[in-house]
Amino acid sequence: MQFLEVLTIDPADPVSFTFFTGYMAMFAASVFFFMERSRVADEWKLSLLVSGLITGIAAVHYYYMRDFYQATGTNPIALRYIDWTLTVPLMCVEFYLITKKAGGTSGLLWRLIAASVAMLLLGYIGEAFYADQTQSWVWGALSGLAYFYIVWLVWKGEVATLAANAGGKVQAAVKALGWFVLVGWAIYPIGYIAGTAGGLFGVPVFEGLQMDLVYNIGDAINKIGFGLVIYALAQKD
Ligand SMILES: *C/C=C(C)/C=C/C=C(C)/C=C/C1=C(C)CCCC1(C)C
Repeated sequence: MQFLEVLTIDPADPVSFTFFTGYMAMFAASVFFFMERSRVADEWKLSLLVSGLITGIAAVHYYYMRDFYQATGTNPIALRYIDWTLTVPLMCVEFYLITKKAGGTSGLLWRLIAASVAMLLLGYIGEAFYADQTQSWVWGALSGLAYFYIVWLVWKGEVATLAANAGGKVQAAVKALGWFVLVGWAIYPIGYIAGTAGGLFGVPVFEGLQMDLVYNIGDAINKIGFGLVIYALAQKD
């Protein structure tokens, strides 16, 4: 019975622990962002709503991923990528909302969304169909190109230019969120390398290590941390 599986959590399994804490933390963060939304300046309300949606969508997926992992002991690849294809584009929406005041266009929003979906689709193919083959690095590398395009947009491209023109709070916000994309998002390729046979250009480095541990840590930092940075900036107003 599924219910009993959940009760028998292995004390020596850090992956199980992070699925349970991840679920609770995402849930609590959503309550926080939704409640605090009413206490920030109007121009930040939509950003806080999106932050709450990101952690809320993740909380629901963690609820299911946690049980999937408990019941099967395997990586919930499909659930993981469904979660990401909803939440990562929403993080792109956050960049758009912040730069909109400085002239950010919907064209920019769509380019960010398209790049993030390409990044995730290529990673999904690698994980779902090539995880046990050395060619998995090809999909990881292609996915990485889309990732670098997003990093470039945020640090040197249109997002950065708009932020520099706006200066002040907008520039500070974009810079802070840019660090998440550059450093926080870089955690994920580590999980990919850890979990696929050819993750690191065909070299099986961390064979046996659970990639979900890396992904769960990455999600907590990137989803909750990202929202908290926006909250902190909204508080300054
Ligand atoms: C809340 C979830 C987030 C912020 C997920 C982000 C995921 C990535 C940045 C994934 C990137 C990948 C690569 C750059 C190469 C290998 C395959 C991926 C999909 C793990």
